[in-house]
Amino acid sequence: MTAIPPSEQSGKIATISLMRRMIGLLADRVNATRFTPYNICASNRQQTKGGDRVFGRIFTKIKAGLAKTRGVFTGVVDLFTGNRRVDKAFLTQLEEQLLLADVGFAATNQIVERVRQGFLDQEVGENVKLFVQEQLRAMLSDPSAGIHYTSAGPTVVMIAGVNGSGKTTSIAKLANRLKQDGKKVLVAACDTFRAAAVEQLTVWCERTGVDIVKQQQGSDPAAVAHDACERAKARQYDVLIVDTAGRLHTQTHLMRELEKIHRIVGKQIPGAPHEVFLVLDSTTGQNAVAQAEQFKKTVHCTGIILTKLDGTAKGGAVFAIKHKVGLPVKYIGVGEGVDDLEPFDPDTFVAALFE
Ligand SMILES: Nc1nc2c(ncn2[C@@H]2O[C@H](COP(=O)(O)OP(=O)(O)OP(=O)(O)O)[C@@H](O)[C@H]2O)c(=O)[nH]1
Ligand SMILES: [Mg+2]
Repeated sequence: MTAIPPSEQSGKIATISLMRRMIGLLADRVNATRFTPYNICASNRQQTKGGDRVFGRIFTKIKAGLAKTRGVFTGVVDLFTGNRRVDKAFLTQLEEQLLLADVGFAATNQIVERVRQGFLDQEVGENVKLFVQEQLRAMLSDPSAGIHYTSAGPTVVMIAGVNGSGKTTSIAKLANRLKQDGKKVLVAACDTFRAAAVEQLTVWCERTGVDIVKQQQGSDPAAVAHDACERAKARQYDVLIVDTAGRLHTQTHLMRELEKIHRIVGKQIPGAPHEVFLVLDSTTGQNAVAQAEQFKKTVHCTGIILTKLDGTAKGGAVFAIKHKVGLPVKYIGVGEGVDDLEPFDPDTFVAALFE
């Protein structure tokens, strides 16, 4: 074995002690961040009219919507109870439980490796649990939360995704939410492909009191988009939401159609579409991740609406989506009702999983 010269040895020791100090500081920061329903997500709380009470209601709703995913996450949460050390067995179990919770390989590896680096041979306590929570939260945080509104003219939000992922329902929920926020909302029924798609959106719009632009089934969706833009500009709507037909990224002609709609709204309204939300069905777990990766290659997406979280234990896929695809999750669907769409907030989401 080659002996390490004393100068190099002291350099290594200095580096290790510096790393230890940095990890200690990080752990302190984590300790300072307690995840309770009432001190998380300050921004969310400020935005709601009734303050803590309303925020508490939202938290309860998200918790209920995530019931199945929370069930799987108990496998992770339970690892932090009892007297044990951060050793190989603990790290393997942490890895297994995160994978079982659909967090995905890349995100799981990152978390396990950081726990190993920061806490190896230490007691498994509250600080390790808080560190993992912080890692999960940081993985989801994104500066581009919500909808980015244009300062001039209508903001156009285009919705895309595979068949049945929940596009139309999410549009109804989103339109309803934005209307309640005081926005003047118009919806364009650009799914002229599937039978009854226009009727489905019409029924939702009647129910929520939102205006719609539509044509016959089979007509050119780009023409509907064109009319909708004209109307949105003429009548000074704040937001135009464009529904589109479900499609696979492999259906070239349908993908071209999506590009055409994109182009048409861009010609009518500068910078449009300002947001392109890809709607993903969370019940498909890691398939949703693959779908997002494929779609992103063909369409410029700005965010994700993750639907049907209420019906699945695979909600952990949200970590994999963000980590692997890099797109922010903007809204989550937690039920079939018109009020069952919530802005995605990493603090609330992670807190709900660990409650
Ligand atoms: N439980 C639950 N069901 C949802 C949610 N979002 C949508 N759904 C249901 O999913 C089904 C499909 O929803 P749609 O909105 O029609 O889906 P779509 O993507 O527009 O479908 P196509 O237009 O056919 O491509 C409906 O039965 C919805 O009620 C959700 O967040 N939770
Ligand atoms: Mg639809």
